[in-house]
Amino acid sequence: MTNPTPPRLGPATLDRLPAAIRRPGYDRARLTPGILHLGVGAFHRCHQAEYTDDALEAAFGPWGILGVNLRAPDLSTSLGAQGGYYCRELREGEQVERRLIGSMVETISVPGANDASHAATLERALAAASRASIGVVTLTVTEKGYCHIPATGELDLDHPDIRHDIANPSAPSSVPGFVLRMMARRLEAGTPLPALISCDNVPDNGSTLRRSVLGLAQAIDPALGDRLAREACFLNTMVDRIVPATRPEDIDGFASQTDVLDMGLVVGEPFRMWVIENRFAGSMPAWEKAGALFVDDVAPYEILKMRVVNGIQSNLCQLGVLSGLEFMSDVMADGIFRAFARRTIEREVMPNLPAVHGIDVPAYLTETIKRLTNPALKHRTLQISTDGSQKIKQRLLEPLRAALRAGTPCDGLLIGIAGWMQYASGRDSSGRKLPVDDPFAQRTLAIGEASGGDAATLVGKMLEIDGIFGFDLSADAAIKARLSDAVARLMQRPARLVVRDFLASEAG
Ligand code: CS2
Repeated sequence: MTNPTPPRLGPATLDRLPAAIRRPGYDRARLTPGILHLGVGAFHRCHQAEYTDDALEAAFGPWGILGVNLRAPDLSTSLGAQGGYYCRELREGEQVERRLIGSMVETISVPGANDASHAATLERALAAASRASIGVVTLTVTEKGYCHIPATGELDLDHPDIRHDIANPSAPSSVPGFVLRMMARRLEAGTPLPALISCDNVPDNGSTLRRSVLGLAQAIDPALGDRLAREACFLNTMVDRIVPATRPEDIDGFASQTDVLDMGLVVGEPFRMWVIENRFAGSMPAWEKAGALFVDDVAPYEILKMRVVNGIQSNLCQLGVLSGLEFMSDVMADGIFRAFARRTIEREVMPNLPAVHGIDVPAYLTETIKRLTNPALKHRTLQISTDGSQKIKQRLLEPLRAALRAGTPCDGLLIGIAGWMQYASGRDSSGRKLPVDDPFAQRTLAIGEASGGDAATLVGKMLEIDGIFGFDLSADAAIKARLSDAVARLMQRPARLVVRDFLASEAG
């Protein structure tokens, strides 16, 4: 006999949750939406939504979250069916800490353009976003949601969604199009403009959002663009917490231990950090009371985090995929990969980092390696490799450029970049096909096919993708040769052995 499905988490079943699970320490019935969040995925639920719960406990106000998804996943079957409630689990080794989050009070999911309710739901989302009660708009829409060219940070006017939005400004399909429409409606109605807070791992995330929204405005209505350039407030932030995609096993484990089914469950690590640019004149939730740092210049924090935390992830995730390792913690549990991660950051990245107020970088690196080794986090190497074309500039190419300028070593970074090239070409050293999920996949897979196993051809063609690599690296013969050498090694042997021999050659 199989166990019956436990009842669904929601307002009516909260009492069933074990008493040990922490509940919101404020009156949830009085909470109304004041934050619009675009892109409700696992990361948002485990980061900004938790900070917001803390802020509401510290200083209650009209700062509930209205979650809007313009893309999958459909929130109506998860959070929508649970009155917005969900639990977040923090795991470290054997330790699990669970908490019920109450800050998400309303959700809207816009179905695909072929769905009969698409137009009406999009209108509902735009109307909700234009309410005067919404004072803050936060975003986690992934790197590619900004529709920018990774190498330059400028809006990609050839992007299919941007072309759609230029032709249909009042029924946008892209994130910049949605934000622009919302801002236009607010200006038309005389409603104050909200703070726009990007929370993605995009370089200068707020400024990138600004360029995308204003770039689109210039193509649709230059006067609107000029006005927004003067009046809209786009804030840069640094966000940090490792939150892998929730797995069915996580939901089942929660259900069997609590006897409540939570389809909105998220699992993350205890560590969290949020640094926000301090430049908005209007009011905001009391996130500073929850530990968020408000600073004048986010850039040093962002560079540190993207080059150390995300840098290790992106230097190693493709090498992990090439080695058949499923989770990042499996990669980091291997002494060879762990030594390679530390060595690359210490010798190649740290010498060129800006000073970051209040942060001891060697201690930060040690803590980062510990976080990435946490075996309770099932963070797939394939998940981190997804959309690598949008990630490697800030995580690997910028540290490489800094090392080249300073004349410091860079061979570890080159192995990571070679790992991305080998992975993006769609095959590992044994010829096994690899799943490549990336906006540039068509191009990189075609390069893989056409290069016929010749490393120099593969590297030459990959570096010619200027949307990812710009123009400087393909013009640098020495870098091309060193990258070709690294790719040739990865074509011939398992990635782990390539890394092992590299470490041995350095030690010898
Ligand atoms: C990861 C990040 O999938 C990815 O791109 O590198 O989500 C990473 O785990 C977070 O940025 C950590 O703060």
